[in-house]
Amino acid sequence: MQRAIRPAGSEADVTRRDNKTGEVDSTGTAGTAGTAGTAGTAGATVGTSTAGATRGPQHPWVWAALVGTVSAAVFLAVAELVALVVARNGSPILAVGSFVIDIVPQWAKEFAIATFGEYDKIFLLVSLGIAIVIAAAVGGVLQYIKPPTGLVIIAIAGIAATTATVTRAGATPLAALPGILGTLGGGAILLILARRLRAWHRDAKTATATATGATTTTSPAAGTPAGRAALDRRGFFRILGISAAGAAVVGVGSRLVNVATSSITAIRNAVTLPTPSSTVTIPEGAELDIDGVSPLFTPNEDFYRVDTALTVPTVDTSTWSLTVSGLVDEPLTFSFDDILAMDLREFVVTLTCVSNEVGGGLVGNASWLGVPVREILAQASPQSRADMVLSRSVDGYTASTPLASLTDDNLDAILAVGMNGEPLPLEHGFPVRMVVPGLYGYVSATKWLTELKVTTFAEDDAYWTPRGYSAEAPIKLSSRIDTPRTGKPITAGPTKVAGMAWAQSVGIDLVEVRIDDGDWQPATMSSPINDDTWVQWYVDWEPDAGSHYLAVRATDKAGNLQIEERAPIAPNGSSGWQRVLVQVQ
Ligand SMILES: Nc1nc2c(c(=O)[nH]1)N[C@H]1C(S)=C(S)[C@@H](COP(=O)(O)O)O[C@H]1N2
Ligand SMILES: [Mo]
Repeated sequence: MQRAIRPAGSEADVTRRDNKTGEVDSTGTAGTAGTAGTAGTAGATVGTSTAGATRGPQHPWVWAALVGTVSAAVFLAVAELVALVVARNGSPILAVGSFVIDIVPQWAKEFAIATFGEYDKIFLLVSLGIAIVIAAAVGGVLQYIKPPTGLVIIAIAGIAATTATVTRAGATPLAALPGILGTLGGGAILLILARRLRAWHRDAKTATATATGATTTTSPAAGTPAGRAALDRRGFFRILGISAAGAAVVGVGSRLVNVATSSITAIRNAVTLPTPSSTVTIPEGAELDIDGVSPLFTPNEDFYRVDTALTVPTVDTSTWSLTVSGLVDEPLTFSFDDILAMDLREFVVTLTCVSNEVGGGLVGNASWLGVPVREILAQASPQSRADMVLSRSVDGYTASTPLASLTDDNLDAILAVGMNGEPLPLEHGFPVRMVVPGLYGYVSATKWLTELKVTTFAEDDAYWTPRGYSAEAPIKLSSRIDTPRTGKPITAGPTKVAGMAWAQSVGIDLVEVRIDDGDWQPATMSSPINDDTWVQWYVDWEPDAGSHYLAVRATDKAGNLQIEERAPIAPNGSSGWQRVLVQVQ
């Protein structure tokens, strides 16, 4: 293990000599400093080994940087282990990652999503890892040249990480322990290793000074500077190696065990959803059978996912509760069983993200099992001054929804427990989320819901409001071409231009398609399930070979034509007619 971590190059000759003088090594390993005889024999056997063994660290700063990095790894590994035992959600690295997600500026977030898409969170973790390695390396070097500066750095990092952990939503007081014990463990290793490295350097210097002018071969016997230097070096590499390997095994192992033994999947599997007291009738012709067009219902595993959660929140239904608080005459608390015992009905609603670009895929349709929010709010009796409900997730995320949208008898804003016939998938908000037809997800569709605070827009801000998005955000009437696509040439001859259109809570009245510079021609639409769901549409087309432009626009049932002018996703959703360039061969 010692040898494995030594670099080739400058240290290689030292390593080679050590291989020959195995006995010296084993003496040192046993820690019996007084076996001068054995060491002497070995020393005599290979006369030149002294010079090798007493040579100081060639690149002490590199080793010091490695010391810092290994100490940081020990910090994180101890923290993960302690988190596994006492506070499942107390991982400091994940807490710091979540904290970063909350504080990074909007442009950085958009850059990450635009560049890395679904991998934006992995990108964040890798960046965080690089930052930790750099800070840790600097800490190691500082501890080497100017102790205890490195310890001060690790202590500051420890305090910051512990603060991030205990201030996460849902953290228990025990969540402080991983950070505290991690700091102590990492700090101890940093202290010990930096000391060893310094001792090695110092003793090797003394040994070299003593050796010059003395006899050519001095055995590195314990007690002599050379012997001390050899022991320092071995001790240094042994502790460094054990710490690095131990940290890797314990850290990665703890995290894996934490994930694998999280019983949340078992809890979800054990949920039996009640049969809905009413179901939605799917009309004849609701789904067109056209190749390349999105299915009417988006399967759960294909459903887009957007949230700020670095790891999917795990909610135990036996301890979960929903509170209705704030400006209400009757504050209420419901258990999961209370919700399941309500009059649950089926609703079909198309969900859309404000971040969906023109032609984008952050939209999906599902059948939800749930209960209208208005029925729950009615029990709590909201006060007349209230105009907003701040829904809160177990992870602290919040959304602001107009109270009027949640009390409207003609709008099915629901608390959902089921999605497409199963309990909500963990990523989609298990056990309970909100779904409000006609409002973008960020102002309505809170997943892992735990609180409904009746309040006012003047008094409370939701998560995205100070981050450049509107406090209120109805979904913009949109249409999308699914087939044919840019970059996917088609062959000349009869085909279909087809796609989706949505105007949740209003309904789609008309979809029109324009081919090249032709007239807008009405598309044939699928029979809408209801006004809250998207529709499929198509027009027949028989193109010639060459390039063709296709464009689509929709009109809603209130007579509004889709906005032609392009708008970016911030602050309240993209707009613009989608145009695609198609190659026909
Ligand atoms: N707890 C929580 N709920 C959340 C979010 C979030 O970040 N955290 N994001 C919202 C946004 S922006 C959207 S578009 C929808 C997406 O829901 P889905 O991931 O199930 O498709 O969830 C909403 N609910
Ligand atoms: Mo969203």
